[in-house]
Amino acid sequence: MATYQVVTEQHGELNCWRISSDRAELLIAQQGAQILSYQRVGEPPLLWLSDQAIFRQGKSVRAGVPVCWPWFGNLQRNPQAVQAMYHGEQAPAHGLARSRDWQLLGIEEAGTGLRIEFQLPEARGDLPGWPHDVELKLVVELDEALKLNLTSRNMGNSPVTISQALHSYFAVSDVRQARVEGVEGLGYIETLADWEQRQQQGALAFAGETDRIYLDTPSQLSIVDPHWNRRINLTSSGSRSAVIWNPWTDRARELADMADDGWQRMLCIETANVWNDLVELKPGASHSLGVQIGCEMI
Ligand code: TA6
Repeated sequence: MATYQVVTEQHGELNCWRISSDRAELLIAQQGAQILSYQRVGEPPLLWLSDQAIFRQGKSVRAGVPVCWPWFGNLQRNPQAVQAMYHGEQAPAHGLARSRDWQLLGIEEAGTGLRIEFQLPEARGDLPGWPHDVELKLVVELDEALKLNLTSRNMGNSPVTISQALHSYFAVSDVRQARVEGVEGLGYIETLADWEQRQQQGALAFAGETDRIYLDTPSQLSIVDPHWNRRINLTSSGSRSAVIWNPWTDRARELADMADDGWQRMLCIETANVWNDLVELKPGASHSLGVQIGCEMI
C-alpha cells in the first residue's frame, strides 16, 4: 500500500497540489492539470520547473508537462482537418486545455502507487471557439515510474480531429552533454529550416536551437545524461510522433519565464500526435495518448 500526503498550495494565481509519497514528490496545478515538478527522493528532479516560471491564470507555466490539446503548436501549421474544428479568432499556441482549470476527480491508492484523475469539463462543448463534445481525462499514476494518460472520447455526433502533445520538460545537468537515443535514422521535420523534411543521423546531440517533429517514432526514447549518471526512459503509447525542443541562447533570452541560461538545464521531448499522426475520433470513439517516464542510473 502506498502512503502519501496531499497539501494544497497557492503559487502566484494558481491552485496547486503537492503530493508526496515515500518515493517521490509531484507538484500539480489545477490550471491545465499541469504537472509542474516531479522528483524522486534523493535524486535530482526528473521534470524541469523554470527558475523564472510565472504562475498566472490563463498562461501555461514553463515547467513539467503542459497538455497541448485540441491542437499542437501554431494552429495555422496544423492540417486543415484540425484547423476546421476551431471557429474562434486568434488561436492560442498549443490549444486551449493548458490554460484552463481542470477538475480533480480523485486521488487514490492503486497497487503500490497512486492514481490521480482529472477532467476538463469545458471540453464537453464549452471551450471558446471549439464547440465539440469531447470527454477529456488525464490520469496520472505515480509508482516506480510516472505515467500520464490523456484520453479523448468523442461524445458528439460528428467526427472530431485533433493534434495534441504531452509537452514534457525534462531536467538535465547540461543539455550540451545530453543526448536523445531512439531517434536514430528517423525522418523529421526541421521547423527551423522552413519545415524541411530531413533524416536523423545517429543519436540527437544538442548544439544549437532545436525544434523538430520526429516521425514514425518508436515507443521508447531515452535521454542519456552522463553528468548525472542517469538515463530517463520515455515509453509512449497511442503516439507515432514526438517533438524535441530546446530554445538555446537567443530564444531563451526572448522568453520572459526562462532565465537567460535556463536552456542549459532542460530539454523537451513531447509525446505527440502531430503532423500526419493526427487523431480522428468518430462519434463514440476514444483515443489515449500516454507516456511513462522512468529513470535508471548508468
Ligand atoms: O514544442 C515546441 C514548441 O512548439 C516551440 O516551437 C516553442 O516555442 C515551444 O513549443 C514553447 O511554446 P510556448 O507556447 O509554451 O512558449
